[in-house]
Order: sequence, then C-alpha cells, then structure tokens
Amino acid sequence: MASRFSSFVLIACLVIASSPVHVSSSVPLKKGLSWSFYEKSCPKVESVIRKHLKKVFEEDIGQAAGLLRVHFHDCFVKGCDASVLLDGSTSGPSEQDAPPNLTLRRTAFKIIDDLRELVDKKCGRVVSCADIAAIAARDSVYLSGGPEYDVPLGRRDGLTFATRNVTLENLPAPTENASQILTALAKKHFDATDVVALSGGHTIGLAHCGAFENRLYPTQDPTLEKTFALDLKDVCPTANYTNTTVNDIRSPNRFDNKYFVNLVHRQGLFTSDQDLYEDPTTRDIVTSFAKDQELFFEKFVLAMTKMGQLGVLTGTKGEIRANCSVRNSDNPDFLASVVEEDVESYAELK
Ligand code: HEM
Ligand SMILES: *[C@@H]1O[C@H](CO)[C@@H](O)[C@H](O)[C@H]1NC(C)=O
Ligand SMILES: *[C@@H]1O[C@H](CO)[C@@H](O)[C@H](O)[C@H]1NC(C)=O
Ligand SMILES: *[C@@H]1O[C@H](CO)[C@@H](O)[C@H](O)[C@H]1NC(C)=O
Ligand SMILES: *[C@@H]1O[C@H](CO)[C@@H](O)[C@H](O)[C@H]1NC(C)=O
Ligand SMILES: *[C@@H]1O[C@H](CO)[C@@H](O)[C@H](O)[C@H]1NC(C)=O
Ligand SMILES: CC(=O)N[C@H]1CO[C@H](CO)[C@@H](O)[C@@H]1O
Repeated sequence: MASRFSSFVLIACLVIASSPVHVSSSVPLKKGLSWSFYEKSCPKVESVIRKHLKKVFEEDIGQAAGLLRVHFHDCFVKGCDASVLLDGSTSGPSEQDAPPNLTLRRTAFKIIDDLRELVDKKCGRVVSCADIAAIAARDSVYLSGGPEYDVPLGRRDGLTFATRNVTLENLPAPTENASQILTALAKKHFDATDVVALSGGHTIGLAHCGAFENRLYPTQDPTLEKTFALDLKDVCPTANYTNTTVNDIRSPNRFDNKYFVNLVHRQGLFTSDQDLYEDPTTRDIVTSFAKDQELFFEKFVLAMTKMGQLGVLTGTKGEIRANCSVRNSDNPDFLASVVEEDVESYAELK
C-alpha cells in the first residue's frame, strides 16, 4: 500500500515537473523564427544538447549559471547572434574584452563548442551557435529546477563582434538602481514585470566582490540586512577583493523563487537586485514572485522568450558557424554583409 502510494506520488510529481510552460500563443515570433525550425534538418538537436548538459551538470551544476548568463549577454549586445562567443584574441577586440564579460565563464564557451561538435556529428552544420546557446540556456534553467519551455529557433550567427563600447552601453551595471535598470531595459521593450522576472536569473550562480562591494565600502548600504552584510564582509574583507559568493543565499544552485524571498529580507546581492524591492514601482512584483513561484516561472518564460528574439538574424543573413568561437573564413559575403547587418541589428535593438 505504502509503496503504491509513493509510486503514485512519484508519478504525479513527474507529470507536474515535466509539464512544460508553453508560451507559443502569447509571444509573437520575429519573422524567420519558428517553434519547429529543425524538425526536418536536425530533429534530434534538442535531445542531443539536453543529454550532454545533463552529464555536464551532474559534475558541476554551476555551469548552468554560466550558460544562462552567456545567452543573456549575447542577446543584450547586438542581438542573439552568438557574437559573444567570438574569441577576442582571434577576432580583434570583442564583447569578451569588455569589463562585464571578464567574468563570463570560459567553461561556458567550451561547453558550447562541445555541443557544436556533437550536434554537427548528428546533423551536419545546420544548427547555429546562437540557437545552441538559446537551447543551452533553457536547459540550464530546467535542469536546475526551473520551468520547462519551448524555445523558438532559426537564429543565425553574426559576422561581426560587438565593440567594447557597444557592449558596455548595452549591459546594465550591478551598481545601478531600479529606475536606471528599468529605463535601460525599456529601450529593449521590456516592461517592469519583464525586468523583475529576468533579474530572477540571479537565483543561481556566483558573483565576484567587485559586483557588490559598492554596498559595503566606503559606507554600508542601509538596505543591506546586517547579518548578511557581515557575511559579505567576510568574503570581501576589503574593496577590490577577488573572491566570489553565491547570488542566492537560500538555494544557490536551484532555479526557484528564493531570490525574491531574499529581496524581501534585504538579502539581495547587487544594488540592481535589492532596489527592485526598495523601489515602489517594482516592489509589488517582487513580493508577488516571492509568494508564488508558478507566477515567477510564467513571467520568466515570457521575458526570456522576448529576450531570445532581440536583434536576431534569420533567413539568409549571417551564417552557421563551424566553430562557435570564430566566424567562418570561407564566407564570401563577409565584407558585404558586415555593413548591412550592423545597421539592421542596431536599429532593431533601439
Ligand atoms: C538586470 C540587469 C543585470 C545585471 C546588472 C546583472 C549583473 C550581473 C553581475 C554583475 C553578475 C556577477 C558576475 C561576476 O561577478 O562573476 C551576474 C551574474 C549572473 N547573472 Fe546577471 N545581471 C543582470 C541580468 C541578468 C539576466 C537577465 C540573467 C539571465 C536571465 C542573468 C543571469 C546571471 C547569472 C546566471 C549569473 C551567474 C553567472 C555565473 O555564475 O557564472 N543576469 N549578473
Ligand atoms: C568608447 O567610449 C569611451 C568613453 O565613453 C570614449 O572615450 C571612446 O572614444 C569610445 N570609443 C569608440 C571607439 O567609440
Ligand atoms: C537612481 O540613480 C540615479 C543615478 O545615480 C539617480 O539620479 C536617481 O536619483 C536614483 N533614483 C532613485 C529612485 O534612487
Ligand atoms: C577569499 O580569498 C582568499 C584568497 O584570495 C582566501 O584565502 C579566502 O579563504 C577566501 N575567503 C572566502 C570566504 O572565500
Ligand atoms: C580599488 O580599485 C580602485 C580602482 O582601481 C581604486 O581607485 C581604489 O583605491 C581601490 N581600493 C582599494 C581599497 O584598494
Ligand atoms: C575553434 O576556434 C578556437 C579559437 O580559434 C580554437 O582554439 C579551437 O581549437 C577551435 N575548435 C575547433 C574544434 O576547431
Ligand atoms: C571570457 C573572457 O575572459 N574573455 C576575455 C576577457 O578579457 C580578457 C582580457 O582582455 C581576455 O584575456 C579574455 O579572453
């Protein structure tokens, strides 16, 4: 009896855990993207990626955070065109050389390159690096305990990298307050709910002292809970320390709504996190996500689906890179398309 009951519970849990949040009806797709893009050319792409990432995360779940952040940076700077993956040392000064990218995990780039090889072996060179990064970000969320959701596909890889300045202009800083973050993200058509939901990405992963020491030195931020502040000072005893700490003290490796519970308790790590609770414009959204994880998941999926379509290249634009770290050397359109592509993706991002 007991065992029948527990297997019933197990099955019930599996059904709940694996029922995907579908957003296909509520988010309009950019022309050229589709929910079934590789159905004919590479039907196994998503299962190949998931299988490999499961293995990677079993060894180190921290890699999920690295992959999620790579997709976010890719999309915010010059659109989701895998430009963030271009290796600065071979392509000239690139996104990777701008300060916010100094802390992107090298291992995330390596994992994406490995996925590129696995997918190529299965299907040939038909899946873009930008799509691999988008699927990997989704799997990072799901395999860390977050929502399951479909990702529209059909992105192509950009031929140009973003300059250091363009990167800096497009990535918000952790020292910014909510009103600055809201203004910056409104330019990319994100509303307050999107901004709060996306910030929930900080429910996993790590941060270096440099990202939050403004809240400790020279004077302590009054919106920082006292015991939490002491812990942070242990990790970062002086300014310019290079240690890291977890973004979410309650459940550092689990994709859940605890990040918002932290904010309500004034245990958010960055100014840009905590101020979402301090600012009356976003406080109620934070509180609602702290109370209702399903609501957070639903809004997170909507915002990610929007983010995943920022400035995408589709159709015959861009290319499918053979190596995600370098653009194809055999692309005859290279010079001609550089100019066209830049104009277009900047316009779309504005
Ligand atoms: C709203 C503006 C945002 C700001 C100011 C911001 C800033 C930062 C900073 C400074 C770090 C720490 C990097 C380090 O010191 O190593 C970080 C980490 C992280 N961010 Fe954000 N972020 C923002 C939005 C997002 C979004 C939209 C996502 C994804 C949906 C995201 C996902 C992550 C993840 C997963 C990490 C941990 C990375 C790791 O462990 O390697 N962030 N973010
Ligand atoms: C980049 O930004 C800095 C500081 O705003 C400016 O001095 C520099 O000229 C810019 N460089 C380019 C190439 O636009
Ligand atoms: C946010 O920061 C900006 C720039 O430092 C400042 O002008 C503004 O007053 C701040 N807003 C709030 C609500 O604190
Ligand atoms: C911080 O880093 C130093 C070395 O740079 C190390 O000795 C110390 O244990 C670290 N502290 C924490 C809390 O990680
Ligand atoms: C930290 O670095 C900044 C910029 O490099 C410097 O101005 C500041 O004096 C340093 N602070 C400490 C405590 O070393
Ligand atoms: C991809 O390019 C990078 C950077 O040039 C290089 O280090 C790496 O070996 C290449 N990978 C493959 C599989 O060719
Ligand atoms: C991911 C990464 O660390 N990329 C580059 C960041 O910038 C430094 C310094 O310019 C480079 O050495 C890294 O390759």
